[in-house]
Amino acid sequence: MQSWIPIRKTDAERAAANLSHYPWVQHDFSWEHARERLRGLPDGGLNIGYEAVDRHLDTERRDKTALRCVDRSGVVRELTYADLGRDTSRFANLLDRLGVHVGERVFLLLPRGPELYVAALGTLRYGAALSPLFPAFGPEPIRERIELGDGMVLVTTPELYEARVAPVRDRLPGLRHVLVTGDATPPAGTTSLQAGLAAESDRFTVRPTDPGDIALLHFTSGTTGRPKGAVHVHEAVVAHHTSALYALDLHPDDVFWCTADPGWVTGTSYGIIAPLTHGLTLVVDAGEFSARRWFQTLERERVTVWYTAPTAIRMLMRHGTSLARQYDLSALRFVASVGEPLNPEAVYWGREALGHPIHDTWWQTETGAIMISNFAGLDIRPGSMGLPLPGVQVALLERGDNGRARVTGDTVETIDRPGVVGELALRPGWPSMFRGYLHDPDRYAGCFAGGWYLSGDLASRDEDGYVWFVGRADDVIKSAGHLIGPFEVESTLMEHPAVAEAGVIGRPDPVAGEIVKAFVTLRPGVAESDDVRLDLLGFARKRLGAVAPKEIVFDAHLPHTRSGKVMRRLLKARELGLPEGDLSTLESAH
Ligand code: 6R9
Repeated sequence: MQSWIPIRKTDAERAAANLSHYPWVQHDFSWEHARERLRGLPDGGLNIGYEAVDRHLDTERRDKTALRCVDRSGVVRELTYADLGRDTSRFANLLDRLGVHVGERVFLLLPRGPELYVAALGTLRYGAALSPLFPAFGPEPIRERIELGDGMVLVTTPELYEARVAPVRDRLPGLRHVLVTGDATPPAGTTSLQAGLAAESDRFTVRPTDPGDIALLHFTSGTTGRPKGAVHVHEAVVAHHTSALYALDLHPDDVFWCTADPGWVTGTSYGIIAPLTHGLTLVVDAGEFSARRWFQTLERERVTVWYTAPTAIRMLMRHGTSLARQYDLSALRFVASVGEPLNPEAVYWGREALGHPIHDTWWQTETGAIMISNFAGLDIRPGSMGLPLPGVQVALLERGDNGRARVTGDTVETIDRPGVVGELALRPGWPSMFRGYLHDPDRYAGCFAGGWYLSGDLASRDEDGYVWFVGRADDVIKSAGHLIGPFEVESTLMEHPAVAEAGVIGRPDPVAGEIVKAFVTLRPGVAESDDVRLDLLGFARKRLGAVAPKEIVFDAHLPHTRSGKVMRRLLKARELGLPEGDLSTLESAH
């Protein structure tokens, strides 16, 4: 039985959204409108991979460059839409040969390059579900996600396999096939992707996937428990495509660069799917961040639309405007940001340094696509996330004692007065809305009340309806744009023999927004020392990778709730120097 809930709203219901506020907008999220731009499968149904690849193959875009992949050393590999058609067909045929069933999960643990795109789009065209993992994850987060998602196939590099997967391979009995890239002899227990693809035909006909069939599985973090696998369906492509049109101003002639990794939802919705559905040229840069390298990429590739994140912008801002001015950024037309609050100074810096103010956008793994933004044609209000996109209905809900929306029975109260902080909520029904947390219907049900999806964010609205971000209503950490669940970090720390208990919070940081800080109580008999601290940092780093704590302090008296849980909010209040009694003000303090 499916554990996600397909939404079958009529087009009329969707079209009845608040379009009247947007007289300049031609399209809404409805399938009828999207049909003018997207095509749908010839025999009915809808498939993300088909819209991103096949649809271009009988047009003049066939031989246009779809991808320009720049590797770490600056070497560029190009793929046309026709190349993508052939290579993804081989991959789809390979999945067939491996006996993968429609809807089964294919995991990717790959650096950003052609193989990632071919595997991702091949999986979608085949009708299997795609789950890209962040290559900076350590073995533990990787194992946990593949296990939770019932991964059937994993595609990775030999290096990532040896370092991250081999240590946990025997704890993943359900994972049937590991395909590795490159032409060297594959490590034991894996097979060569290249050899597999070479043996397959470069023709594949996309199956008639239903718009409500599972297409994507993205993991996100909550306050408690294991990571949550948000299920997205093929219909999401309608929102990917149209939101990119409104919020990122994407058009077929654009050269688009999304700096996000597909392991984060941004890097899939806007780093793979949306841009290719627009038939444009996508720049993919596998290199590490460096201000010079990034400006060089913008200049050399003549990027016209750029989607990035506040942490990166703040790192560029350290150079003032002078570094940017050394580069020819004349091709640039539109710059947008996502993932964390965008400081007003960053918006102004964009105008000075890049020649364009930065357009903030707000959304979540669960929403699948941009929901609120300072979109094209709208006056930017620096510091505000903007207005809801056409077809998106937003509310702010009155809060109860726990800081989240107050739910009485199944009713909630909306806040109509400007400037009042409430929990940000969305009316379900947009096409990219998540249809469940895999294997966790209760957690999914817990996200809804009174007919609203509760985002877990706190915000307010001004007189004109612009939404202003205030903070998270829970303990989830946002570091450099990435959500980190404190529970996952605490659990790993507690596996170390010296640790009795751990509490993990986000400590405000001027560049990354927050960094992960752990408070640790040692077991009796273990003395606090720098050696133990360094050992713990290394232990966590090895297991968790990029989500490991950057800072660990010892605390023999962690505060607890009556039910015995570590009170992260109190740890945070202390960290911020706030009065401990007044926890309700915490969210607005950073
Ligand atoms: C796409 C993505 C979602 C959380 C979200 C909020 C924070 C996202 C933001 C923002 C302030 C913005 N967030 N955009 N905060 N201003 N423009 O980021 O998905 O990783 O699931 O994170 O990110 O707290 O609830 P995800």
